[in-house]
Amino acid sequence: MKRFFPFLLTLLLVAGLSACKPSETASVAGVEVELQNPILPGFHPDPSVVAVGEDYYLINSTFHYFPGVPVYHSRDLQNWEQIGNVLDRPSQLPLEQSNASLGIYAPTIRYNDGMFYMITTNVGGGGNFMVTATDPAGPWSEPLWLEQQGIDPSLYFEDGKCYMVSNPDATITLCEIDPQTGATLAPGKALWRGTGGRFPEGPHIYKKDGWYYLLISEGGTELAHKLTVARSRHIYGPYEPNPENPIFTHCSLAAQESNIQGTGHGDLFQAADGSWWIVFLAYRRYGGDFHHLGRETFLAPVTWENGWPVVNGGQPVAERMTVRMSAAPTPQQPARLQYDFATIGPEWMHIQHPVAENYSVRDGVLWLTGNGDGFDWGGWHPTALLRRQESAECRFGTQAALQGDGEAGIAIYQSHNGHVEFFVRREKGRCEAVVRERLHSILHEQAVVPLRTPEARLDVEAHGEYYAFLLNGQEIARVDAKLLSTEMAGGFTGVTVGPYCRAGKASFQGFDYAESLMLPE
Ligand code: 6LW
Repeated sequence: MKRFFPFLLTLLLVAGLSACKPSETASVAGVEVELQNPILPGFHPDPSVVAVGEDYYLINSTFHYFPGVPVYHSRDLQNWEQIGNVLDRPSQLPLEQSNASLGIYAPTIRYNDGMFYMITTNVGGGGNFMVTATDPAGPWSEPLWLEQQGIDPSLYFEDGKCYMVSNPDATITLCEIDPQTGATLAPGKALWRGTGGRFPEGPHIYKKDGWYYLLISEGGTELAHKLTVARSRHIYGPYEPNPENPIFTHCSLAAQESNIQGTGHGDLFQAADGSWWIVFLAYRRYGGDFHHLGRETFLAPVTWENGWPVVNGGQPVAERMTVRMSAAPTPQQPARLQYDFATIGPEWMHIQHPVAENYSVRDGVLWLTGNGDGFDWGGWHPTALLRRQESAECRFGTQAALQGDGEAGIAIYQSHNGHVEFFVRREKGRCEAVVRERLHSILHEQAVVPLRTPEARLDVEAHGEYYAFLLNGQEIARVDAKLLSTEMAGGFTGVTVGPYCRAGKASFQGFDYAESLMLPE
């Protein structure tokens, strides 16, 4: 038996190696599983991911929200838990005058030699910077501001060197930097301008089998969004484009009927079992060519054919896809969340920096004090706690009570140009419940219902294409979700919801958020 062992081993190795060609993923053992996309639904644009052993860490852009850049952790690529936010101190995140089209653009997360790095652009707030941490849950360092401009910076480490790539002047440009200080060590060199699509951006560099791969997005973050790739034997180029570009887009005949559109801005990674994957952004359409939940994070398998990456076998992606994984992930279940605000979790955000003294929590009751700022232009620091609306069909609500005159309730916010508030108001001795919509120059009070006292149970049911507003359990208005769509309201974000107080002082008895309308009340 002993004598045969080396022969058998050789046979097995040869069989294993030939099974690797032409598609490597075929060699990864595992089970067929149903993957549910998006893996991070709702406002989760510009994903970047890093694999460290069997742990995966994923981050997203956050624009004018504070804290910025959520960090998610997963071990099965399907279930992601938010473990913190990279930018959770105002000193890391200047946001004055920022809005849903400014602030934190696409970030990249990388790991090198025991250290996590996050690099991004604060558009209108200082440009490119990076921060570091030994624990991705934080704390992260103060920013190191970087010289090379252009958006969507990424990092690549090799042989003790650190390279930064971004897109100044619509040209993907590489420079060497000192990761300790951020100083530029070698000037930027132009690598590629893409295949001719507008907005060449979102660059990442990877190395595989002696090739440097440069993955980028083109076409802009709307319908024409696509992923293209080029490769070179040398990091500084010359880079040859893949003759099969684009390697992924839903702007195609095959995907024109899909509700998933705008696919692009991806980051490749290799899982612990050797299989390759990509996270990327896309949005889901509701009611025609409209989307209001924002750009979401999707996952798809990647194979390598003739030395080039192929996303999802060249096929469009779907909300449910059969893929091979080393182990079946735990199926996702919609949750019913009842926030008592005893602790305020990392999913809660503010528009720009919060004014701390306007927030307090006592015995499970949230108290908010308004400073006059609402969600219109110029209302830079509204007193509001907002979380992402992560499913098109969901329910959320609270019991709100004003102490005197003022306005307080629930906000459904897309941008300064598009938001809806459902609130109680007390003014000149009159108490009312109101559903009010803002769309650009239009401000409309769709329902005004008299109240005896300035308090009420306010519930919102999101039914995909519309929102229903329930005052003390009775529906008083419906609003078309199109009004909150990116197409109408603009910005790079997605709808966030939560309690707010514009004027006066108000109490909120918790905040309920059910991730499905099917969950019992
Ligand atoms: C981001 C760019 C993009 O920086 O949109 O879709 C910009 N891709 O890469 C804002 O998210």
